[in-house]
Amino acid sequence: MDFTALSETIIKGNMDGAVKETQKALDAGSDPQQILDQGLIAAMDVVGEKFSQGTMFVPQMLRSAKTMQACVALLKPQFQAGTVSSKGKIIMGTVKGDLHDIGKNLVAMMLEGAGFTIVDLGVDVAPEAFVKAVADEAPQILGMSALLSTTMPSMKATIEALKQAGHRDKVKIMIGGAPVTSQFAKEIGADRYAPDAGSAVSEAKGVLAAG
Ligand code: B1M
Repeated sequence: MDFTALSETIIKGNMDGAVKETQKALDAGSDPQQILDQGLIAAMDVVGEKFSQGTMFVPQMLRSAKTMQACVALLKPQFQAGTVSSKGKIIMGTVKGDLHDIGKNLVAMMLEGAGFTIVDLGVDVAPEAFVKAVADEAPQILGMSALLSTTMPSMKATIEALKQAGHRDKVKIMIGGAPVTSQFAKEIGADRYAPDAGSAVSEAKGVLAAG
């Protein structure tokens, strides 16, 4: 199926139209993963390009983001597994100074669908807040997301804060977000890097399999 019409409504920030197009695609039997990748995420890439070119501004970008979130809400039940016992607990958050949460929410949704229990700390999460959550929740994995090159250092700061608090060895750390790379993950001492939500699920399963 062609998702151009869906993408266009998201780029324009036309929420009603986008929700209708998403429902239409679902009703037509399209694969939810394809709707997500080729309709929704592809649209946000265009929004990012337009922003870079100066033909789109923050308010429109926000409108497109809200439109996409409304469509994701429609897809969410399609990604939820049946009643499975929890595979493990994962703390998720977007790092300090960063308000982007669409990718983080998608990763959380896929992990939840794969049977993990998610504790979502939201956006703009300070290193101390991550440390406190690790101490309180004893998760197997701490997941951090960053979309700005200027907020990536906060991932390193969080790892340092965990070390200082004596919690670093109790949790595996997974990082991701558009500007994040596996090289950067190595540099800051993260355990896992995932470029997208699907890989985040494989990496999380890999952590548990490794014991
Ligand atoms: Co912003 N923004 N934004 N923005 N925004 C980007 C990121 C940017 C690339 C746009 C551009 O210039 N082309 C640019 C960053 C440049 C850089 O530093 N490299 C940018 C900028 C500059 C800014 C502001 C500074 C603009 C301003 O105010 N002048 C400002 C910063 C605000 C802040 O955070 N302090 C800002 C604000 C915003 C909005 C609030 C308007 C809105 C966010 C709304 C929201 O999230 N609720 C917004 C949006 C929507 C974008 C773009 C257009 C789309 C981001 C997105 O949702 N993508 C973005 C351009 C782009 O990325 N193409 C842009 C879709 C999402 C599914 O992908 O988040 O990459 P992504 O997640 C993927 C993977 O990265 C991965 O899996 C996800 C699913 O496959 N992943 C993980 C993510 N986290 C993971 C964690 C993991 C594993 C994988 O493990 C734990």
